[in-house]
Amino acid sequence: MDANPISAGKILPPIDAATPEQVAARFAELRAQFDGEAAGASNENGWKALRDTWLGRKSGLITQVTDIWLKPSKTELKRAVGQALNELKAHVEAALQSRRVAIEAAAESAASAREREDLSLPGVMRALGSRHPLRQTFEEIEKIFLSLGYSVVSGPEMETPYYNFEALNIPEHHPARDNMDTFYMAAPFTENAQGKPVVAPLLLRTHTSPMQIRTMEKQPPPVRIIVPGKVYRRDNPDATHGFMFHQIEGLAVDTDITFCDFKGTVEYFVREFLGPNIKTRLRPSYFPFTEPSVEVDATCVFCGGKGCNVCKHSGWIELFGAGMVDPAVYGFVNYDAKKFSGFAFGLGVERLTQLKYNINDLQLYFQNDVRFLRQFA
Ligand code: 2NL
Repeated sequence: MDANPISAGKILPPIDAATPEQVAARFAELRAQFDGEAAGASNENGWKALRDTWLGRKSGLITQVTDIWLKPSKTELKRAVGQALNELKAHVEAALQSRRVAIEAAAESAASAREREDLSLPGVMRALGSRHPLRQTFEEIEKIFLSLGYSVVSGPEMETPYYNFEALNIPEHHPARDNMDTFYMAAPFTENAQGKPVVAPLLLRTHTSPMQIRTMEKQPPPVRIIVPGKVYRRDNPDATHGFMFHQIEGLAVDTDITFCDFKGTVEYFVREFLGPNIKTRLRPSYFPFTEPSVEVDATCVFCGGKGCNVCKHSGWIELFGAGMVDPAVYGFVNYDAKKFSGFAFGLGVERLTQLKYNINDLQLYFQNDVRFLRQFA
């Protein structure tokens, strides 16, 4: 529809009235014309054109009525013209206002009709993922130790050499650093024990033990914690190596913790994790932070101990390292080594997952191939 009202641009003719009745008739005609045009203004543009045509300051019809009808009118008619003009003007203004409200309401309801949700449409189906096998192992192991009264704590992956090495009884130049001393950060700023900034390199932790040191620094015994998380070592990636792997370290310190507590905890954990018929054995080993130190073996999960390729026909498979906390470590955290004793262990999450699900390539964990991941859904 043309947005312009019929009388747009119209030049008003003289009033052509000699009596008040004729004046009233002229105004009635004008008003009828306005009403007709107002009824046709159905959108914003039409409304604006209508407003300009009738109320425009320079040549709008109300201005024209003033100039052409009112000003030149004879004295005896002036009063009637003036009054009729005021009424017409009031009528035009009120009608424009209510028209505008109606047009806006119509536009709004049209918009909300357009935007209305169609509740009958079917929902969006999202494919449900599953927990990564490493995450499943984390949760399983955490659950077992939580049931034994341990807490789960975690901490920074970027560490100071003090927490990663010295406080664990691994001084500089100790051979145990050879396979761990790795991935130093470019920003060499850290804090000393008094919170003062000192120039010292930060490194990516090579085990989660630093968090166990930090925990012992903060609280006196009894301590029962496990520390899950990512650890980093310099390695070239292949089927059995990576520069990053996941660890859960455990620590129990209290009065009267003996090697028997340690053995009982280890056996309970292995049976819960691998199955009730699995047997464990301890072999002597060495770690700078435990004395004595052991490797924990389990009867081979693939052949049940009969001997196979995986266990190299020994019937046993190495699970993780552990031991009684070396008294030297207590010195670094101000624990009284005469009063307290405890044990610690370090589990490799990739390795335990590998044994549980017979996974033959470490890299599979990190490639995120859904054909691999789906098998653990
Ligand atoms: C392994 C062996 C181990 C620990 C980690 C530990 C921590 C503190 C004190 C004493 Cl604070 N020990 N942790 C002890 C024995 C073994 O990890 O093969 N990890 C991959």
